[in-house]
Amino acid sequence: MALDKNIAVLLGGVGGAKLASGLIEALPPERLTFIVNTGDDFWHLGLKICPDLDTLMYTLAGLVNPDRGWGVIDDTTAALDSLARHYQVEPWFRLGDKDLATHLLRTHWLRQGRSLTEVTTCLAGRLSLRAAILPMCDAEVPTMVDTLERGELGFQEYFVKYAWAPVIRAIRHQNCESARLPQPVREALEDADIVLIAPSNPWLSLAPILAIPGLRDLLQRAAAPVVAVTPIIAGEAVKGPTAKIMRELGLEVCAREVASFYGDILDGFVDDRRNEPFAIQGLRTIQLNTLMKDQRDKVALARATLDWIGSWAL
Ligand code: FO1
Repeated sequence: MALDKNIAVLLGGVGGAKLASGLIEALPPERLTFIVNTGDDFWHLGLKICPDLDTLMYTLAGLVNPDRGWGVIDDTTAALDSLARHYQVEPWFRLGDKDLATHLLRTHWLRQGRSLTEVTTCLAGRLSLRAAILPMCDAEVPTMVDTLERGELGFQEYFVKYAWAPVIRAIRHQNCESARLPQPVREALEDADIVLIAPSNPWLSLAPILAIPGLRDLLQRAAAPVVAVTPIIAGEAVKGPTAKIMRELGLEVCAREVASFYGDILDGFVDDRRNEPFAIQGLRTIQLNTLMKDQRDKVALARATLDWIGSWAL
């Protein structure tokens, strides 16, 4: 894979951060731009929480809690414990003391009037990250999840408070119609030699990004090949509610349904070698090992994906 190519990656959540961790070793970081889901973001105890931006930042900085894939390694909960002990406030959303530093500084800068793009670039810069980390937009476009048992829930209520147990009826990207694609995102996608869609949850983590007006048709027009990596292996998700949501939406839990969800923006699809092969007219596919159990797997998947794309697209 030529190391002088520019790669743009659409991602969210822990699965996306894993592939990002492999890419950052396979390429010069300056060649990588990560465009991150912010539909999971919410205001909590007065702080602006951006889980997918933080998961990616912490992962690339070697700070992430490796067991969870989110939050800071070896973090403590003195602040949360004090909220509970002295004020009977039991926050269902676990914010560690080291993690709080990020939320305090981000909230402080946002309140000064800086955009989320500027704030994210500053935070990543101070962590000495050389890859570009960009929020999909600067507006607040919270993912709302309509559930059978509890009606409409905010994303973190659904995902954390109710542990994604409620049955999903529909997913909405509030305010997305008035969100604007930030210029750095537009430029990254226009300058990209390859656009990757990471193995994140298509319905929860990628759909919000694809809902930003103009993004889908930018991908369709892009000269760069757009290639997705399957988040489904042998009928199951590696982590999180992807398979459960597919069943609840009446879909078959298979890679083909994921490829169909992305539709005609895709030029290629990296499937897992454990899956039943499928063919869709005009879509190139390959079957690799997409189960990233350790750093070696992550780098190997990143390299194999880029080499495959290089064999037909560059
Ligand atoms: N996930 C949980 O399951 N429980 C939590 O208490 C929790 C806290 C949390 C704090 C900061 C942060 O950046 C992420 C956190 N997450 C937690 C994960 C988060 O809900 C998910 O990573 C994304 O929103 C979905 O990918």
